[in-house]
Amino acid sequence: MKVRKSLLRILAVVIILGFLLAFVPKDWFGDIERKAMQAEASNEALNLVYALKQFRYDYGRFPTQPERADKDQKIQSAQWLMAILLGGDEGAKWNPKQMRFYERKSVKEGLNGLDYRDDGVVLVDPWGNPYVVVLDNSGDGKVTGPNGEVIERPVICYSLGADGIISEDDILSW
Ligand SMILES: [Ca+2]
Repeated sequence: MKVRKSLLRILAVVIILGFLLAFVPKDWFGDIERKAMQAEASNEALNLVYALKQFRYDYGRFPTQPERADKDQKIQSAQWLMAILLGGDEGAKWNPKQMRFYERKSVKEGLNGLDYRDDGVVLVDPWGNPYVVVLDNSGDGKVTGPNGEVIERPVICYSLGADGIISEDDILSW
């Protein structure tokens, strides 16, 4: 008798849970996942900005190709930039002390981390695209944002979000 009662109770709970789940909006779980990915991208954009500021602190300038030395530069978190920040041989020309300014796990299925490709290392966001970095090489403390706006920061970084293009869903470091 007691066993049957508790079974009935469990059954009731299961039925109630079933009802409740039916009322959960269809994209609720998708929403949670999307928010988690956005949070990861936001963290990474900030980490990259921090690494670049640290580099400038140590070397007195941003890691920049000589021809861009006095002009602001918009670059991707790819090849030469990551090579320099990771302190390996490939970046030794700009980072002669070969200091490691950046740590990150490797990509998982091509997403969200350092992707070691044949032509160099690329840091990709949770959607598999490189981050965009803008460096103030002109020294006025300002850079141009994704929509042409002036941003009073020496360095910014952003992820293009799920759609991979400049749009509302971009994740910004500032
Ligand atoms: Ca976007």
